[in-house]
Amino acid sequence: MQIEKHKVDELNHQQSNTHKRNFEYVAADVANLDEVLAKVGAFNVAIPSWALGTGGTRFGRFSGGGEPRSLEEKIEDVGVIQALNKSSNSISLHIPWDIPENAASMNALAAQLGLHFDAVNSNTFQDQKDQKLSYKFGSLHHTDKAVRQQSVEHNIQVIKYGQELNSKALSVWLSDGSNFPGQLNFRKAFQNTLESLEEIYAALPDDWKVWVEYKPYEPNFYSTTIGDWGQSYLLASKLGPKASTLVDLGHHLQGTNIEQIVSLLLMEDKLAGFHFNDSKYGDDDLTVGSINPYQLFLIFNELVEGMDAKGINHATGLGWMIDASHNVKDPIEDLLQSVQAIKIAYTQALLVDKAALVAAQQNNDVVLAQEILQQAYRTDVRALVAEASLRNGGAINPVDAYRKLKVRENLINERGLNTVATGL
Ligand SMILES: [Mn+2]
Repeated sequence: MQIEKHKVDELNHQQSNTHKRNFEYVAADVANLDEVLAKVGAFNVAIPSWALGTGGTRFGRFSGGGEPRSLEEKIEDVGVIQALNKSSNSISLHIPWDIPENAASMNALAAQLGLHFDAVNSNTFQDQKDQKLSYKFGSLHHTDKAVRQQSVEHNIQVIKYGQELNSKALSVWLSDGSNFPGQLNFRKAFQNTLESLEEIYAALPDDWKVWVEYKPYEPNFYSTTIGDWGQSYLLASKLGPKASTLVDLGHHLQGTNIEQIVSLLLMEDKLAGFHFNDSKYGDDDLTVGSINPYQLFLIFNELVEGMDAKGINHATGLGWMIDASHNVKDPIEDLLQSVQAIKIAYTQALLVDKAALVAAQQNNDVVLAQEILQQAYRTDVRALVAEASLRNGGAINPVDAYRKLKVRENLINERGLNTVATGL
């Protein structure tokens, strides 16, 4: 299904008076309005191929209707998101859940919808049907060289798929770890992982990067081999300039100061980018901004400050991607909500009075520093985000437009009620 632009325009027209009033109210206090709108308009977040179907728990999955049955249909769903929010112009593939059998036709379909392919993600955290050796005891860190070799070859294969799609990065997340004390020699596990990643690194094309994701635990785990940003940073540093650390917001223990991690990784040129989501307890894969929007704002505040200090382009300098799972929501609605939440936090961060904040910090004026941050955070920037979308041809309110255009009903008509997306 493709969204017809005139239908979006028609909905925008119906909402234009209210939007104009809200926009003018907030815009009056924004000194660099055009710059802010241009930056928000240029900001895009990649959609992961595995988030277009309903997710599940370890116990079950409740499929929604009209789920995409193929990679083509997943690309079409990202096309729907992009047509509505004009901020999701790429898709990130997971191999082997979404193997692009015919790269030329995938590229053509993506281009037709104004999309391109973002980072490709490898998978050595589950066994595939035709697989020779098992990942039961890990992959890149495995005690057996043959298992390590198999997982290295898989990652190199993923790079090859990515090259055909013009991707520029390989994203690696491992569930390698140990379940009980004594099971693993931590140092050997780390060194095995490093050696395996060195082989993958050597296979990277010149203009490619490898992003090393970390995560503290999986259910039943005693240790995780890439468990935190320090371990990822250590690997990325030893690998070289094409390797950096990927931050997944849900991959932190409760109370971790993620914004501080972001700040230091940026300082060291080792921040690859983000997997956005939100969480209450652990890796809950909840909608971005649904639990702790203030933390998201504080992260963006560090990002904007840190990227400006390095002259990094906000829109293209780092990898921006959602990594979430929706057990009860319509996946497309969830993704639209997530991208809106990211854009809201980014816009608020752009409104921070930096000169005043620097002065307050220098003077140890703690009260004023807090006031400056919260002045930006408490500004209702939704009309600024809507205006940026409108100027790009998107919807003032993407979720509302999705519902009014009856996209899910159309997808169910097209694909059927009992469809199950490939992937998790
Ligand atoms: Mn992730």
